[in-house]
Amino acid sequence: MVEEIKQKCNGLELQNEDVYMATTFGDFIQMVVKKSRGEDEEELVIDYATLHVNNMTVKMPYQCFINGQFVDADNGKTYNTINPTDGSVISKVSYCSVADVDKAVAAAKDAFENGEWGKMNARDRGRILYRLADLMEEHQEELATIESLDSGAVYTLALKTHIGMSVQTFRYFAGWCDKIQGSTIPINQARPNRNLTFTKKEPLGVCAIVIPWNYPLMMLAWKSAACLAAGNTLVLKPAQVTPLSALKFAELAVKAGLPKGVINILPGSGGLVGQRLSEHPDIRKLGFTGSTPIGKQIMKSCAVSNLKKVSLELGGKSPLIIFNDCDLDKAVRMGMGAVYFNKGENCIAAGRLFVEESIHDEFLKRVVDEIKKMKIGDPLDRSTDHGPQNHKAHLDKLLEYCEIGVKEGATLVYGAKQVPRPGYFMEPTVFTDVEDHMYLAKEESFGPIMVISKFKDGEIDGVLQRANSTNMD
Ligand code: TAP
Repeated sequence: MVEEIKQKCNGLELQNEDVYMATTFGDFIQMVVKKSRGEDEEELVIDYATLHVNNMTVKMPYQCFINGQFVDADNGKTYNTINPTDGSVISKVSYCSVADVDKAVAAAKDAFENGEWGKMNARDRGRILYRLADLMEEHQEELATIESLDSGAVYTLALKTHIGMSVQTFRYFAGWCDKIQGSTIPINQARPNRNLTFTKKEPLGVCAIVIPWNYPLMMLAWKSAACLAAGNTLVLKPAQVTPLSALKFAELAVKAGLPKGVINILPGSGGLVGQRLSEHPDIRKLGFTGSTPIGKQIMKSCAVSNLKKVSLELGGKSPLIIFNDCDLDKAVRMGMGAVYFNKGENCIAAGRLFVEESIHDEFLKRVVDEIKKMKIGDPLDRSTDHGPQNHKAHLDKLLEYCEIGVKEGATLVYGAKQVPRPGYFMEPTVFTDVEDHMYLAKEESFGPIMVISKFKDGEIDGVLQRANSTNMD
């Protein structure tokens, strides 16, 4: 019958999901009539901030995204998001309030309990997520440009890593939608064993996601893709300083066919929006990436409010140990990549390098030689190696981190200064002679600061103990 209708209605496009979603004949006929009139899609109205930059026109939504619509914040407030390359304003952005959180959570709850997402066949859900990944890929240059403007990521890296890995993450999890299975478990040890129980995995409901500013779209992808694949709905708060790629993502999600209310994006402050999310009684789970102190606070609020589930990805201080029998060129290359990748704003950065004494001086010399070759500049320039730090407060924190290092007696070998040009650029920095009790040895900088400690030749047990003795509390 479907094929007959398609033929009689002049090639009207009908998808499998249109048929499955219309569970009675009456619904089906209504859907066919609406489609033939072109009324089936609600028009998405977007008031873009538009920029002509990087040889393209970049169109950026800047309002909150609630229940499938871009809308102003409840109280009409906005703030400016800043380009760290020159300190200019990229766009105003809606500054969400607690009332916006409540609206977004209500929309996500309704979408979960009454909307199409909850009823949809898992394979159709996967198809929508594949479509979303394809749309992200189609818009990868625009997304990477937005990421460069808003977070200072070097464009070539943004294209491959920030955006490329986000696309791959959605594609990967799209494939999971129809493979989320429970187990069949024997419950009686006696023979013959004919008693079984089974588990069936169900989505939780409304999930909240709170993310940091270092890889804005990738952090969104890592947390959201699995959440959506499992059939949940979500309310996401991007970092206040990097909201633009998340809002562009919302636009693409509508184009991909995600039903209204399934994704809601709330730019605004952690203290207001993030805190309300962790306290909200209708949220069943919160996923957070960010600093350890805020993670602790969130875990507490999640417990006190409604014992919601919580997952935290927090700070770190990973060691990298370089022994004297290494290939020194390779060690220098890897050591520098581990510290200076994405201007050091990297949760898997090497927080501390231990270098065996007999190669220490040569290692140091080669690192400094290589730093001098790095091109610092506009992240949209394809030859740039090192862009600006993400935002001014972060640059100030990094400079203060270096001051503490000098005061405590670590040897400053290179950098520790702001680059004398507009924007928030910091020289790639190297400290050595860092002792275990020092601030630099214990605290994560989250910036382009190499922290080196020597160890005596052959003292393997000693260096392993030192490398493991960090306590991120
Ligand atoms: P945070 O200050 O913890 O901010 C992360 C997010 O939490 C932001 O969206 C922030 O909002 C929000 N937030 C702040 N206070 C909150 C509250 N009371 N309740 C709920 N949300 C709140 O971290 P950061 O300084 O942006 O990011 C750097 C840190 O993140 C580093 O320590 C780094 O180690 C860690 N990090 C870890 C990873 C992984 S994978 N483990 C990845 C990236 C970063 P605002 O935008 O208003 O500040």
